[in-house]
Amino acid sequence: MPAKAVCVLKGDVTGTVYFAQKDENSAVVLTGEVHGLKQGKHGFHVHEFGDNTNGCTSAGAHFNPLKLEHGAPDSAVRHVGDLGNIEASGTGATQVNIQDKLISLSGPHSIIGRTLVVHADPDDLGAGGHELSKTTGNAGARIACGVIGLAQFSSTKSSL
Ligand SMILES: [Cu+2]
Ligand SMILES: [Zn+2]
Repeated sequence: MPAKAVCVLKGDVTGTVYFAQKDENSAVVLTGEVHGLKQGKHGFHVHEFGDNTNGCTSAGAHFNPLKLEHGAPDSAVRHVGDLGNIEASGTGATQVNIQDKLISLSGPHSIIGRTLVVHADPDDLGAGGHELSKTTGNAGARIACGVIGLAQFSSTKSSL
């Protein structure tokens, strides 16, 4: 079953990210835009909880059902929620174009009802040597977030 989801990011920056998946064994395709980011890389993760009662803080840690250390999206050792960075040019909207094989819109790796977070700083992908590298990528403050929800299949930009 194909599935679609959407997340509206709110905070110091704003954006909309769409998720599409052909079936539960396919990669999830993320497309969208984030507005207002300062130039450079910004950590981009799915955090465990869809709880924004205390802002982005209550979303908890990175979604990590496999209980591994933080890492790069293309690494065997990573959190399921580790989507790496998005990079802002400093002018205009930042495009989101990511394909990821570990997150899913159904099953045990489902990100539905969890929170997408954009960070102030670059995610060092676990390799920065900082005390936070292996847990958060030392990506700094949570500058925007939103809960990922199911979308009507025909309602969002199709990338399938
Ligand atoms: Cu994060
Ligand atoms: Zn992580």
